[in-house]
Amino acid sequence: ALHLAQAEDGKGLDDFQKVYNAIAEKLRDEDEFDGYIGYGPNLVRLSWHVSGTFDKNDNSGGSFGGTYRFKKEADDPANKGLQNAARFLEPIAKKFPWISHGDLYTLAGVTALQEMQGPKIPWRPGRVDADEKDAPENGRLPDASKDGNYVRHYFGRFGFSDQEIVALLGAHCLGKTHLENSGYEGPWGAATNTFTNEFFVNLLNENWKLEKNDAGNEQYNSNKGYMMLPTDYGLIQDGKFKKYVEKYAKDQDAFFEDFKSAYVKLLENGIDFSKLGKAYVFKTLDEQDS
Ligand code: DDH
Repeated sequence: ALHLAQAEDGKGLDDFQKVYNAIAEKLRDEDEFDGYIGYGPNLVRLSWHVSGTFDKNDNSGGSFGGTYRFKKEADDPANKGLQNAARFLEPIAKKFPWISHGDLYTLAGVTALQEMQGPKIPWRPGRVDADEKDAPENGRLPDASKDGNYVRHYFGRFGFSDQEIVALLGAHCLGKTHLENSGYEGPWGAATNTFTNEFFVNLLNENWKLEKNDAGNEQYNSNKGYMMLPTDYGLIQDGKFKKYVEKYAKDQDAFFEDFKSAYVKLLENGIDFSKLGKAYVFKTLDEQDS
């Protein structure tokens, strides 16, 4: 059975907008992190990894229980580097002790995406902290050394279509890979803290060379200093994926629209929100200033 969303008692849009603002202001203040990329990409990755443990076959994992807060899940080797996002959120959790961990992790991703000029992401509260015994086993997050077919099969566990998979992977316009975290090194493009369709443009237009990096892993490098994971590159080796790469490279609005829907689905997998009202749409800091 799906998890039934139960909103934090008496809390409404204004309360969650306050949490949004606290995260957004901290993002602005601590902009020097990771060579002036800031914490935005790391927060987006956290929101995906807490959701990416989902399995539709038994409704285990997923964002509902906030189980990333337990060592067992945080210490999954695939989560290396996300300690930064977790540390960033500690004072926010202290300031707003009423918010569940699943809501905080997902709201942080939504905040970061919007503050990095991404699409407005409708977000719903109601995740409820689960026990440590409900934390999923390690090993549910993807292996970047594989090909497009692996990626298609991997996302089958969530019920995502080819189009949704390609849209989601456009998030790799953000941030970078770090040799010490994943065994890969480098950014996917130039605008590492602005949400754009650059991932698709670069995938199609750069001159990629498959090379071994300092950790001994093969990655695709371009002469501009950009990189692609083997799984990313798989999206242009597979015709059914490639047609969406071409579409999103040409049409950023279509990418934003499809990313929004797929990302909301990712964050809400396994949860029944039917008892709650409409999703909230938050104002960015810029919109509140003017
Ligand atoms: Fe990713 N990702 N990701 N990713 N990801 C990495 C970084 C970031 C894969 C592998 C890696 C998604 C899907 C996949 C972001 C968002 C999303 C890194 C580097 C690896 C490796 C980590 C490090 O070294 O610090 C693979 C494989 C997949 C896949 O094929 C399924 C999705 C769906 C998203 C999303 O947000 C919707 C972001 C953002 C980053 C940059 C993090 C940072 O700190 O910078």
